[in-house]
Amino acid sequence: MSFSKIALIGAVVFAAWPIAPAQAQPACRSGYVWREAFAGDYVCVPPATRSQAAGDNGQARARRQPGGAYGPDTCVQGYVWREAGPNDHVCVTPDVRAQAAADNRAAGTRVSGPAAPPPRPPDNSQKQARTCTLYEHRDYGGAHYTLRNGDAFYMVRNPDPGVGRSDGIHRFIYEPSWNDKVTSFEVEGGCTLTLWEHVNRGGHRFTANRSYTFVGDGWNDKASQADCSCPGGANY
Ligand SMILES: [Ca+2]
Repeated sequence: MSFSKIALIGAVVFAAWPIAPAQAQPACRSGYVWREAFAGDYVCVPPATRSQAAGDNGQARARRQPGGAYGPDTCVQGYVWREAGPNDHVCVTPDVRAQAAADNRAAGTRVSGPAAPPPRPPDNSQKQARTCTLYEHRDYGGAHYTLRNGDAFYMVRNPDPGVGRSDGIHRFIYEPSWNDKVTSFEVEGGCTLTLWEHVNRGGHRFTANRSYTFVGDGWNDKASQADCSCPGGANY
């Protein structure tokens, strides 16, 4: 045998194994095995699909119609290329081809990776915030002020600065700069926000247990007091 002939055989053999793994392949998750429809096919599939692929490979020659429209790999009527890989011309039924495509798409979810971290235990500090946040402009824009459970927000000057700002349950906040400014607000954690037209819970009242990107023309720049009340224990 001439050197060139040996080289040619070597080249053919090498070309037939184009996807030889360069390193260890990831294992499949429990319940899945490598499909091995062709050399180097490490897509993870149910065992039945692997058996299907092996069976189709065994029938490959019988399903070919060389000389047809697609050359030597032309399939007989009713069969199509499986295309489990770019060069996979094994002739299969259309549903098997569709299955191969679906398996390829799902491949990334079927390899066994590091164990998923255990679910985090409930952490009270991570509970959804129980807050009501007032905003100066629409869509939660401009200046904001965040109230917590039990906060009473008076948009006037503190009439008696000597008095404590909390009674142990509620916090009393005086911010005259906010008078007639509220245009939108966010309500989180199941809280209820009550806007009052006048301080000391006077005039009209607007109660909301959800966020508003706009309080509406009737309430825009009108509130002079806001109370935030939430389920659960008080903050103070
Ligand atoms: Ca405003």
